[in-house]
Amino acid sequence: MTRAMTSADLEARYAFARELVKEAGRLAVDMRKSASVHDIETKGPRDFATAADKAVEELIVKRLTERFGDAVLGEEFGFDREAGALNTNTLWIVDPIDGTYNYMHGNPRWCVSLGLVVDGVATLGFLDAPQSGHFYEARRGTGSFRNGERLQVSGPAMAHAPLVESGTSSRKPLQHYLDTVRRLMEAGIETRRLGSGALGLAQVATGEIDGYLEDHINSWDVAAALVIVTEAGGQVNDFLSGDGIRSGGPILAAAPWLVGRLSDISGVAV
Ligand code: LIP
Repeated sequence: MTRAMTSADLEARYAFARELVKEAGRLAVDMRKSASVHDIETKGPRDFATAADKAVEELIVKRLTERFGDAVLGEEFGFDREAGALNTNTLWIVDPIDGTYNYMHGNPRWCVSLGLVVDGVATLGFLDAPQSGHFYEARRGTGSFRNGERLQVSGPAMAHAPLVESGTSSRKPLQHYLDTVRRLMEAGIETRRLGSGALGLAQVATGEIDGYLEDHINSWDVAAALVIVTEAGGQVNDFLSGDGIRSGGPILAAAPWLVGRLSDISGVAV
């Protein structure tokens, strides 16, 4: 799309993507019932792709391309057209199953993540976590919701007992993650690591945790959750600027009362 996106264009994309993500979640649940360990590709240390990851991404890319002709970036298949897609003003970014490790084990902490970035700004975000019965949605400027309930990050009442998720992957040295956890704990901040960056960020938006940190995460993990967090009053580092969409980078998301402490601990500017 070369012309500026109108509100009607955005509304049509919101309505279509909302139902598409739910359909993709149902597909992933159905495929797990017949999953075989032989359908799992090992991409790297503790990094896998199941047949469902690939089928969900293929479904989402096909439907969005047919309906709108927009560019799509996905975790498993990359860009759906020439590399120039990165420069388009309308880019969908999909993680077909965020939390694949959990999905493989029947652990319900996974979701389908679909975000829309317009002129470099996170604008629409959808997360479907069907085994948890949670559907998250947000549109820039109109709030973020879980199962229709408006979301708000935590307040300073819990400032004496912050709870933060700190993610990691084989993309960064293990010691870097261990050092971060040590610094958090020494600062009196309780930490968790639950294996889905998107759902960790979504829990910042719900106020169930107060912050999320990861030393390197990919754009498909966060594209939907960025707007879900900010529309709930959370603050996030400028992840999409520079080469964030193509190469990923660090993420810091938190309630305003905790952002400064996490920025000091992690060295990530917000
Ligand atoms: C996951 C990320 C998470 C990271 C995991 C994994 P995937 O994405 O959302 O932040 O800590 O190692 O990379 O691979 O399940 O789509």
